[in-house]
Amino acid sequence: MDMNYIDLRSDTVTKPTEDMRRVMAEAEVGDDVFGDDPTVNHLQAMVAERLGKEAALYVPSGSMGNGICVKTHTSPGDEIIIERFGHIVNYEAANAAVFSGVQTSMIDGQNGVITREMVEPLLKTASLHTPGTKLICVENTHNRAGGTIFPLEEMVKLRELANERGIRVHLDGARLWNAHVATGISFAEYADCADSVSVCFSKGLGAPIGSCIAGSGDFIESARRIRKMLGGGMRQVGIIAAAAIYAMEHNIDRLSEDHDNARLLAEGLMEIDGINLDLDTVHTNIVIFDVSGTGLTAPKIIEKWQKLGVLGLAISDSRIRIVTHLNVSKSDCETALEKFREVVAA
Ligand code: TLP
Repeated sequence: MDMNYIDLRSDTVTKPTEDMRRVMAEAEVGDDVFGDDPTVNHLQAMVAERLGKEAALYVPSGSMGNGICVKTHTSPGDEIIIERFGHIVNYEAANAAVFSGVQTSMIDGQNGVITREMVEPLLKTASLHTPGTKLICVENTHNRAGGTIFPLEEMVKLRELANERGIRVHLDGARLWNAHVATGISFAEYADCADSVSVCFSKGLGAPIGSCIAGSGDFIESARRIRKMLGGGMRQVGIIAAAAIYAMEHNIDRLSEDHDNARLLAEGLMEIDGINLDLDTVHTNIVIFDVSGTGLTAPKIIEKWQKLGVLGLAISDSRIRIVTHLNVSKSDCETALEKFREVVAA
């Protein structure tokens, strides 16, 4: 994509800065399949410590991290429970079904949140006829609900339910950083509600590649073998792990700027005739809004907006998603709004 676009398609589009590239170039490396890469070992220790888990494992992507966690917790024929618009079931190319062989029970959540009351009636015990529920998956922040925060107290209640019933909990925390910055709640408090957690460095934190999963020492040992099975065992990978360390050290607190910019965009969009946007769902760096009232489809708006130098994503015929990140400034957001007004006025 042209460097000059204001790119609001995703926070995955960020590019490594000069400083980040420098630490990558200077990273100490070793063969990580032998466990010899000091930079990867440092990153994994850092993540385990921040999440309050025994161990962590570096993986190439968020999707692979989630897939490994589902596989490690389940056996083919088990059931997992997840919110209907969860990333794991919607955007990972049916990984859980194909790779783990699990059946998925989906719940209509509220702003991405599933509660104990919603989940409890769906739990199944394995029998001659039924699959057994093995895993509950939660997502914080929730991408498709618009970067919404899963309240800690609801996570705690789900954790209690899971404990009572001997079920595991997985937290897709690709954007847990954003939830932490918006609420002040520690990573460890969130992570304590789950047996496994995945976090991404290549979203708002601005690293080019990579995620970590975290859990108990035994869990991570099993996960390491599954990573190998998937071809995710990497060699002198400290080169990219260094970017993740840099991202954790420098780019967490600044996420609040992205949240402010998302709010600025949301407030501006709300004032435009034909736009339907619920400001109460704008918790972090994602804004999803309905454009039906403009008389234009979402793909048409995206096409026209692009001609004026702004990129967004049509997530349906009538809805658009935009995401703020460290490569878009407040003034870029003001420009994007101005261009949006031109698109719908034309
Ligand atoms: N999300 C991407 C797309 O896949 C939709 C995006 O642009 O937001 N969990 C969550 C909550 C995510 O939003 C994503 C990526 C992932 C997992 C997967 O991460 P990657 O892309 O590294 O496999």
